[in-house]
Amino acid sequence: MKGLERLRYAIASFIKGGGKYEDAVNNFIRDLQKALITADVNVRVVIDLTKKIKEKALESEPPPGVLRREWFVKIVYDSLVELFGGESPEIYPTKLPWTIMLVGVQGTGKTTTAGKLANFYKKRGYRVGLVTTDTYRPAAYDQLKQISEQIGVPFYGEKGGKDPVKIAKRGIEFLKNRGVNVIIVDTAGRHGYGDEEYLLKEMEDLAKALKPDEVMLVIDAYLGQKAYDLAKKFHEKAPIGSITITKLDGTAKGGGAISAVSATGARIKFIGDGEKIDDIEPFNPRKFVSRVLGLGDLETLLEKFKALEESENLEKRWEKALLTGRLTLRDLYAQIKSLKKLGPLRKVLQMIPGLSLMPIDESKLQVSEDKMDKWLHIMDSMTYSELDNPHIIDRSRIRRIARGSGTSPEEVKELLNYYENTKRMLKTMKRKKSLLKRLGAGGVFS
Ligand SMILES: Nc1nc2c(ncn2[C@@H]2O[C@H](COP(=O)(O)OP(=O)(O)OP(=O)(O)O)[C@@H](O)[C@H]2O)c(=O)[nH]1
Ligand SMILES: [Mg+2]
Repeated sequence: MKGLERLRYAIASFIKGGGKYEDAVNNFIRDLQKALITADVNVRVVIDLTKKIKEKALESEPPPGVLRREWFVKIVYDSLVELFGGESPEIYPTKLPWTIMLVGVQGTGKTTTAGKLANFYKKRGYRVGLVTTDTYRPAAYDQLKQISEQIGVPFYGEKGGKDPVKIAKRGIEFLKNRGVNVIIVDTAGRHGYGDEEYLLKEMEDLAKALKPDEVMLVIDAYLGQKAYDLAKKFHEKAPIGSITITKLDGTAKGGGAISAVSATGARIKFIGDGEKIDDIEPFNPRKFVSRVLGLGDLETLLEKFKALEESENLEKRWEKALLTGRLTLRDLYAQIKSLKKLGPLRKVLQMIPGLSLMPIDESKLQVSEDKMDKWLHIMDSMTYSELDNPHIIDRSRIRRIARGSGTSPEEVKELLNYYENTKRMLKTMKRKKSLLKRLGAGGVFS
């Protein structure tokens, strides 16, 4: 990503570099500001953002088990994801047939994007068709027709036609009759920037006449932060409309355009980064930021944070069980499930605050890990009332559960014993509240 590539080096040297943490933060912040401003992100936005990052980095403490520098990278990552739009929008039609109408200023890449989208959806199993309504530029008809032939989708246009609305209506009808379920309507480019009112008025009239399911505004990345006004007005007029940003390959201002559009509350659906038919992808702020920051190291790091969050949830659940003194098999089930997801148990346990200090009996852990699947199967064969009130599980129920789960009554009993032990331990701990912190997995696995 042009303009932002220096961030990759900045992050790398931040993580590897020695020296004082405060100095490293300040150096990185300076690099970040330079990169964002080069990418044409609004200066005030840059200052606010970096101020917040710095405060958070210097004033808050990382969670236990996380290095300060890793914590800082995570703060930067989250802030940038936010800057570039947060969550990604749904890219698939919510009903069929689906009509998308592309609008935008002259030369932004509407026709090219129409072809790219047709190809994108076709590859994903949709039956796509293209319609041109551009009666303004004589070559427009041939341009889209050629693209349609290249990707092998049906096309409708009227060479020498006059009325875009009528052409579009006939085109949509024509394609629907041929079984097309995603119809992409290309329109003529509107006049230049700075006259958004006019552009949007024309777009509105066309949309009223055609009633497409989606109006997609195509914005050229060269516009940089100036994309803000256009996107804002568009978003106000068509709040459920979508936005595609093109030509990200050609300019360093892409970061500015993306952040400006996100700042309006509109979501960017696709980005285009080349002239070829495949040069389009759904826009995902997380992926985008990971790429800009140089994915490799980051991924491992983010996984670590995810595991940490999950282990925090885990701890909360146990704390609740401790406070209420109640533990059901359902709780146990949830515990085992989330532990399984977290991966190698020993690693996870080390991440749970306080626990890394406790001696862990490796052989017992091994046993537990091997048994997890079996125990989950056993609990899957129980009824809800059994899960909630394990004391009702008598000998005949044990036999039934064993049969249902393909295990033996002894194994079911073992799980029940384990449950009883855990519960007893929980009760003891409830009495010794000072041990609360240690509870986490301690109750279960040691
Ligand atoms: N580098 C690059 N060029 C692009 C991209 N998208 C479109 N273009 C080029 O931009 C030029 C204009 O593209 P069109 O698709 O014809 O633009 P348009 O919005 O349909 O233009 P009008 O219909 O005249 O308003 C062409 O030369 C395209 O190849 C992109 O993502 N990257
Ligand atoms: Mg065009």
